[in-house]
Amino acid sequence: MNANCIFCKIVDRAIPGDIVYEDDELLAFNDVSPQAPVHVLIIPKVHIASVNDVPEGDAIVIAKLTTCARALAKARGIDESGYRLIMNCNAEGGQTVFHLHMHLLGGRQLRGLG
Ligand code: DGP
Repeated sequence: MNANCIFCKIVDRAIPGDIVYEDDELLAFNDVSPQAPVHVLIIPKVHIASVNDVPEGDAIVIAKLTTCARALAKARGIDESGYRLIMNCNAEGGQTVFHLHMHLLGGRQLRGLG
């Protein structure tokens, strides 16, 4: 838990989140500013600031985020139509919340990569 981290606060229920999935290690909730009909953020409960900060020995956390995103895409019925998974890292990557997260975007035709 990082006391200044908004996503840690959602994990701890200190602030509300529109939670769509939870297990012992992961939490998924709808993005507050959705960019597509489906826009879910999948995070590890443990605080990791960015992709750069994932310890090599813990890289499986990335696979767990992906597996969770894939299951959520199927549950939302966008697995066959298609979807996009994004992990922004640091300033030029567009990261604004420094708690590791994966965006699941879908439900419309997505274009460009900015
Ligand atoms: P990124 O730019 O990759 O760091 O994405 C951060 C996302 O987090 C952005 O799409 C907006 C979302 N976000 C920021 N604050 C909150 C919040 O308090 N609740 C929720 N549900 N999403 C948030």
